[in-house]
Amino acid sequence: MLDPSQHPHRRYNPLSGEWILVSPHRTRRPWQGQVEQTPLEARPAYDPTCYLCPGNERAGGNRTPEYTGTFVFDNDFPALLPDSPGEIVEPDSPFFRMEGDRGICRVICFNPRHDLTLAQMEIADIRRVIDTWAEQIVDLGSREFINYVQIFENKGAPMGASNPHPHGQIWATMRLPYEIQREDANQRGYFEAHGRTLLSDYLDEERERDERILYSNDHWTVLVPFWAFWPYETMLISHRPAPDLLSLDGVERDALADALHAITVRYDNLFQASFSYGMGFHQQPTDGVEHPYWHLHAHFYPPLLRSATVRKFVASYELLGTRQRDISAEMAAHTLKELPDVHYTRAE
Ligand code: H2U
Ligand code: ZN
Repeated sequence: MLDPSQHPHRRYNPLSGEWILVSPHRTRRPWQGQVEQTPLEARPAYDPTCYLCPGNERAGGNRTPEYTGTFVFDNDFPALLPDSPGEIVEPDSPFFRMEGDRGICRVICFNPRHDLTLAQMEIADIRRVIDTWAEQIVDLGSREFINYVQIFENKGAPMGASNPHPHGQIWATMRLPYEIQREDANQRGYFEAHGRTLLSDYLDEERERDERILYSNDHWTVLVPFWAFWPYETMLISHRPAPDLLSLDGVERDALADALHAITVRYDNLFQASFSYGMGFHQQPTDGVEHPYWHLHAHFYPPLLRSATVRKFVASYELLGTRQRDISAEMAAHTLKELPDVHYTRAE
């Protein structure tokens, strides 16, 4: 009989519609691959060469003001442009389809202090970041040509972050991003069939089983999803099926700040180093239509595997076949759950 803690198996991701291969028997194989350098931790509170520190000049000549809370600016090197043609090119062949895309890209500084990260910020300051995200959804999402606002953070060199100053990005686009298209279709299908959001029902079952939950408060649960691909991948799921960040009330936003603190502190404590991840929120499109089936959540996709210096690469089989993991979601959740909730740099 299949024992998911011993035998290779596939797991289905109902949000994306994707299958993941799990190989739990393989976790003790020796590692002789790449060993990366642990990045130096000590950073000054102000770095005169950092383009995100208050008062400094950025590439392209703009200056970052003397901000005290959060600060948002239009990306000086945006991937999308607001005024480019957004037309769908009528294909003369099925092999050469293309669509113009338009958008606005912004950078958001989480805090003026160069030496902090979300994990080291006060919960009240994380709350200010959440409010800024919500303001950006209103500002960008209310524009006629913007149909989706993607909020995200690339953290750490392994994720390609260009600067250690605590910051994230926002890409607001005319076209729904591909992951959003998939989650939109799957959540809509589930809601039409069951009358409840997919993540409400999933969360109920996860809470009942309690095998993959590592943290929860009154309004948010943090878990390693059953179908996780990255070794320490997690999801933050709101208990109420709120469609987006702006529909959260003050209490739910405070609880989200608390949950973000809880997961980022545990991540740093895992390898006693600043932990690298790509994270972002998935929420309803801003296309002016009601989406009762959309259930707000955040994904954390950390590339690290066994230490701050050993990362998981997306291997050939995964590019050519199916994405695969070794340690089970249950083991990863257990490890994260057992970690202290005080940041290691503050612990006695
Ligand atoms: P990361 O989140 O991957 O670190 O990227 C930071 C963004 O900051 C990146 O998209 C932008 C880059 O284009 N940037 C500016 O807008 N101005 C600058 O002076 C440097 C970097
Ligand atoms: Zn800085």
